[in-house]
Amino acid sequence: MQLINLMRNYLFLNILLLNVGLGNTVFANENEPVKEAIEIVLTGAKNDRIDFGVTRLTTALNAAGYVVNSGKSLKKGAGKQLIVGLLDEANIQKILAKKGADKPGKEGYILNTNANQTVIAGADASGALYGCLDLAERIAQSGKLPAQLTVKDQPEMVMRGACIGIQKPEYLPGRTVYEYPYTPENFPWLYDKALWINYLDMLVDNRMNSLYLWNGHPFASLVKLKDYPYALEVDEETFKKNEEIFSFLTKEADKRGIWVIQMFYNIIVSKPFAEKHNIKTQDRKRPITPLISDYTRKSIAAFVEKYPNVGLLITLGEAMEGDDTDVEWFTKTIIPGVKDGLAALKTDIQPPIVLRGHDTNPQMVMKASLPIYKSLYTMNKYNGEALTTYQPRGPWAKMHQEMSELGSIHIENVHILANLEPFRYGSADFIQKSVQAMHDVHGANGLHIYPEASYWDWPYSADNVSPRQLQIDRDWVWYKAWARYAWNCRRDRSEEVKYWSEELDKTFDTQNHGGDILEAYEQAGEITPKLLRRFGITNGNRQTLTLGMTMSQLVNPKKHRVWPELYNSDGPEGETLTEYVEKNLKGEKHVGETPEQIIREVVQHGKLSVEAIDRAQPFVKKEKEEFQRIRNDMYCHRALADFFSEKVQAAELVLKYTHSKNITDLKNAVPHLEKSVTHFKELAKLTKDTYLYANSMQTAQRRVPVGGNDGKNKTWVELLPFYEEELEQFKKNLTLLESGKSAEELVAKLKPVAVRLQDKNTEMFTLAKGEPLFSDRESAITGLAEELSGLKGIRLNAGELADKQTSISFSSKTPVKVLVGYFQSKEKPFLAVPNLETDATGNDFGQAEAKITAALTAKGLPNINVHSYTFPAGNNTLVPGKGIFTVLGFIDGNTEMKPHAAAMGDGSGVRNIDWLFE
Ligand code: GTR
Repeated sequence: MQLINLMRNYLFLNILLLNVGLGNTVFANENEPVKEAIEIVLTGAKNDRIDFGVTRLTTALNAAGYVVNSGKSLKKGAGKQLIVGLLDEANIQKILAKKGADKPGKEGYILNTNANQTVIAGADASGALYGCLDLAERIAQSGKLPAQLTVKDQPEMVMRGACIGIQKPEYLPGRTVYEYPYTPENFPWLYDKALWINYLDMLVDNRMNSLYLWNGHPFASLVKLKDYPYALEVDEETFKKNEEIFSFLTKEADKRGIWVIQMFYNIIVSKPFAEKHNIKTQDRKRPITPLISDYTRKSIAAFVEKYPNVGLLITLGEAMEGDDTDVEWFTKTIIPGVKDGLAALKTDIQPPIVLRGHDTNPQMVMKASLPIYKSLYTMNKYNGEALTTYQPRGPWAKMHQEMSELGSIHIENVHILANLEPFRYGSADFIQKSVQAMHDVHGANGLHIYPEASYWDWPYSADNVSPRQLQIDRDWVWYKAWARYAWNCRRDRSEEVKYWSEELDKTFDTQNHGGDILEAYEQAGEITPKLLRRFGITNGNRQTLTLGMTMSQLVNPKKHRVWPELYNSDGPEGETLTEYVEKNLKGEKHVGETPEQIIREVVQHGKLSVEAIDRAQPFVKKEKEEFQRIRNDMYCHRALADFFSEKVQAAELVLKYTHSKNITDLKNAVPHLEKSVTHFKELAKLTKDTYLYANSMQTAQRRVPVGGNDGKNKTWVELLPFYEEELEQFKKNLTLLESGKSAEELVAKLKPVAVRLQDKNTEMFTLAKGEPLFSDRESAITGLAEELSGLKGIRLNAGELADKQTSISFSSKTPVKVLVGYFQSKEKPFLAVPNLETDATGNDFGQAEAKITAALTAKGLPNINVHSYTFPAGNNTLVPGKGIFTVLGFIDGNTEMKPHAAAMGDGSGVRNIDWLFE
């Protein structure tokens, strides 16, 4: 990788020389024999992209020993000439016409040799640039200008891009999710021009044409507003630096055919703006107000006016609620803002706007918006926030298809790879098949990829090396593979194996053992996708798969809120562990992928991956340290697969016990659980000195396997005690069971605390069977978990809850937990449970998970789960959202509530099998 950097620096120097006019003639490298003189003739008008391509070509020719001159006229029969231009130029057409070459599409090119002349003709400037790069690569590979060339090529996907998060692993003090002003203190790397050049060169080398910058509210770091001067959230000096770096970046990107796109979330306002107006920077529950609309519209207008070549990527979800609100905001604030900017520029050329499908109804928003704005694109997550399958299906695939059918270009977002982090990923096979599925199943024609790991920690990887390793150096295979297949996903597989084997061989100098490294990558590359799609709780970054899962999550996944798309869309058809055990007991036929099959397969993948990497090891001559890190990753994958295999077998026996009530089933689970801990110990050992963390989002938003509050529980060493404790508890509880004592967890009764409700007319009641939950309908409690009885709830009006946002203000002398009952129904008018998959603020009060599932039943109503909202002492307001919910009581804020199932009315009669592990 060092070599690549050296080459890049050399190229950068070269570009600079050309820019100052010293580069018209580049003389051959002194150490190389001068082979021949060659002339480059540019036929068309001056163009930065073509100049960039020609610089690359010149460097390659020069390195091969040619003396390169810039020629003025086309002279057939004289010395060798390279002619660079566009296909629609008369000169170019004249030369090519004779050979009857047909025209490639957008960004395509032709390379054609006739006698001494080689033509590089682009369908457009990017095409000519790519043609130059193609020829430069051929020259570098063979050491000379190929004698005969007839090449025609063009990209398959229209948009091929990558993103960078201008965000951090943790929240900034006094701020919340996504709020990161652009400052040198927050992001020293943002101002590092050499780093940008490296990155942009990597993108153009991979023929990527778009770069997305993700941030909550970038405008207050980039533009000043006449009407809201106080909204700016960086100082004057930083503002100048931001202007400078943004202009530099967009210019350098444009030269390389790359379109910069600024992403933002809605509705977020700047901190000084919020403080001035005494509002929150973001608040999912607040309606659109004229003030925040005007502020945002003006921010967007100023941005478009200042950076007309920068596109916008819009997230309507997260800090905004309701599909109608999204439509209104997009059509009445965002698009008018862009149009105001264009009016100020006196142009009607519309810059493209990309609309994300995240937490909105993109079909509905697009239908309302296309009539007023033409240049719209759509984007949606490929497999959620993970990589799980190349066989997508179900409702998620349908959403993609509908977006593709809107007639605009649909872009696939390979979002945060929450199941791959932090290990290296290099399965060319999986990636190629995924891109094929994007076209064939989803109907998409664009790609946007996240960094392979450590998104929140850009530009560094999680490897514990000093100085820190850069993601672009470490994850070069990731970028290259996605880009290669975005260009053309129909490449022949056996040729691909050859291609990647050679690439890896070149990188590590392995005497033809590159194929073994590829094999290791491809075997390991199946493990985390298969594990997540068969056993995971969610494909969101709420879960870090490589940290393992608890027994409770395996035997009682519902309690941890399974994200349905993971099972109905993001993998081939198959069975969950619970379904599998039930079918076994009933003697029913299995359908699709089974848990038993998956654990068998991942163990085999782990074994084969380690064997393959070990085969290559003795031959590695270059980049030895990096190779050792890859090797260690393969060992980690194997340990992870073995850990899951044993744990799933233990969980299967525990589930079997819930039906058989035969204690032998539980006893048989012990050795499996013991072995799983041994494998996890191995994982902890392998990562202790090699990794800084498993997951880069180090906030309370991470819930599985255990909460990531305050940056904790992000390493395997930290997780090991949880799994050891789980084993100990299991053994202890098993002894208890054997002695015939108790098969049930004793749950302490919850004690009410006094709070003062602001609204004096609020009706309170004591939770007991027969008490109605609501004042306006039949809703008598029919079943109540023991621990809840005696608490004081609030009797609300269900009709009002359904119609409008309800807020309950109260005060207390001590911290309190408010117990909120959520009805187990996805239908309106019931209030939906907070989803961290679509609402990053969904755990701000600790309310994300149910504390007691199936806690209460009431006449004519769905079953109720209890969540808790924690508030400090003093005045507080509870705003769960619009929809029917119930307040079941107030308890001391320091009460520890172990999540458990009460099994009221769910028919299972099983209170909570996971008490065995707690
Ligand atoms: C959320 C996730 C965030 C972010 C967001 C998005 O569910 O927690 O990290 O990725 O989705 O898609 O913008």
